[in-house]
Amino acid sequence: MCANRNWVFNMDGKMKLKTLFTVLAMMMLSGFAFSAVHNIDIAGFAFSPDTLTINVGDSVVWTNQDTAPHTATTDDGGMTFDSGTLTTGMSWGIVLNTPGSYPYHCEIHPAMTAMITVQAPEPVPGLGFVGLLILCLLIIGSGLYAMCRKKTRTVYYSN
Ligand SMILES: [Cu+2]
Repeated sequence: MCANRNWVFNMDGKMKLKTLFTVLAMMMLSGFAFSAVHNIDIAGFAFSPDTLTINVGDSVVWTNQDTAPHTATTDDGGMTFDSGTLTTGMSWGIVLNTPGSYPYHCEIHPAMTAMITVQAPEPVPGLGFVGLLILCLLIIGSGLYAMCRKKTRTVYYSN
């Protein structure tokens, strides 16, 4: 703890700012959800998994493992998504950006049904906003710091 403190305090102003900036950037990044890819196999005339919950911005990729052709078509008449006919070994994917429940089926075999639920990103209360605010203050601060340094230098050379 003490050694770490000394290390920070022994650095010059620029290094301190850089370190602060890095730490804050990491904090902000940790608040973002990283998008994932979810795979659904179509095998044995079934979607597997047949229920899937994903986060907004995640991708879903279907792969037809059957010899029969299949589709992945939303029950809203394929308005949300429609893979079209997938023959053996074919894959098709989509990024889902709107929260909601999306029941879907195979157009060729209507008994094949499944569901995807897209959930809104887990709220990280205030972190994004506070992080942004601190970042703005840092930028303004470093600007002021640079200006002050310039002024000091001018005074020094003019004397
Ligand atoms: Cu099918």
